Amino acid sequence: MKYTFPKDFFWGAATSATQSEGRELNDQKGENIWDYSSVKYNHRFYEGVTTEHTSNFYKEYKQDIQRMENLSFNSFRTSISWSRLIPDGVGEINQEAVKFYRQMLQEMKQKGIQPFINLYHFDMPMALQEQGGFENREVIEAYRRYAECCFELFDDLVACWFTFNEPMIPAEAGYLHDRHYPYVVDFKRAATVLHHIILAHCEAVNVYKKNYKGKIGIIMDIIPVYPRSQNPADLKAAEMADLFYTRSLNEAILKGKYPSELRNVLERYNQMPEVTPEDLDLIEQTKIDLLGVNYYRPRRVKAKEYLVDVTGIFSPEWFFDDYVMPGRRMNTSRGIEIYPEAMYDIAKKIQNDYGNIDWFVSENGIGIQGEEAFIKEGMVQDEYRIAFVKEHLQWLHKAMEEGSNCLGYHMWTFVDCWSWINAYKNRYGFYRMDLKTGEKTVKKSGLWFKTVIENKGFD
Ligand code: BGP
Repeated sequence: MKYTFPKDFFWGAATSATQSEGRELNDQKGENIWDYSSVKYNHRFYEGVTTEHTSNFYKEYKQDIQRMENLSFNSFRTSISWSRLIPDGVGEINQEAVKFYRQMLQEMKQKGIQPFINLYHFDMPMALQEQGGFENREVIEAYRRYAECCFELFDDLVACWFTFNEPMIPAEAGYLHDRHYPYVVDFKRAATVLHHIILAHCEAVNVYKKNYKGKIGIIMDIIPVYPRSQNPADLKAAEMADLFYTRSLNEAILKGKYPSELRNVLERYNQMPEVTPEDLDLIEQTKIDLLGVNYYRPRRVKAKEYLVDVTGIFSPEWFFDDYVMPGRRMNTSRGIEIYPEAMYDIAKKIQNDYGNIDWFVSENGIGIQGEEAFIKEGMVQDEYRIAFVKEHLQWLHKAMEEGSNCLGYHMWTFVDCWSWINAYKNRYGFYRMDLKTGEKTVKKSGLWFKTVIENKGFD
């Protein structure tokens, strides 16, 4: 069967500023929470690799954009680093950063690669984190001003803006699961952070729509939730997981309202953050143009009854486990399940529950440890990555034939890049990066992807 995609489909890859640019504090970049935590809490990072050692996009953007052109990309997503542009988050603009971002965007435009630009990819400026980061309501205004400043400086060169990447993660990983700085475990604080991020998103969207004509959206990880079994306890657990991890955010952003069940549960357990009627009005009035969806793995859920070692701070009613289900197909490097069918489920969910909004796959990919073992004749022969992308595209194609408004597909990622916590353990790129020499060489999957783009699909 031939899988053909629309002529104007967006093909490309995604990365983020912190993961690719390199720290370059010498160009007046301010510190963000990753620059700080990867040094101060170095033991938490794989092999102690800090943000300084990324794939050097800051210095090599021209060559990297040439590499994108070599693979026939027509679009590419990265983010602006808030602390590079405004080192302390609120004050003076760093002119070196303005120069860098404008030149980089111009270079992309010249090569016919549409820049998709995200404003926030987990990277709070340290100076603002010291004031509480998104836990502090005042930081919403700082973010709004930062967003406004980006629109003023770069809108003429940007194809589409995004306010946040995976807004759930800073709340969940930073305030609930002890994985990202500030390593807090407190449900109410996590809920507060999430609410404030949603408000910051709304402020940025509204300021953009008032003054500009382009498109603006958000990137979310809509992870489909599947119960372990049809047993009522597992079904209930899956419902709760879906409510907390997905519906809380998706419904606020895409339906303009938090689910009413969420408030009931949060109030019952005294975990409700401060939410004003004005906040709810703002959420209700805010509409996006384009949704990005990151998808890596499904969320399999089992009920608390089946958990062996229950620890934590929540009421028992909230216990559910997001777990690796035995017997499923796995990416063992990353410890996550491979389930391409979910791409179809996501597309159908957007079609049926979220007004069939225009969307695109903003991240999808497979991180593999020890890829050097697959090098033959100077090239990583990553057949597994080709199979992974192909299968996900096949399910996406099926949903598009059934009317899903999917406009593009971006792989994570272009060149192997530094990753939150795992640094360079798992490689995701279409290009391999040699950590010792910094040399970037195309992988077999990159060449395969080029043929997909040029043929508008594959057999
Ligand atoms: C997404 C993030 C990316 C990227 C990716 C791969 O959730 O948006 O920034 O890192 O996951 O995951 P990881 O790097 O944890 O393997």
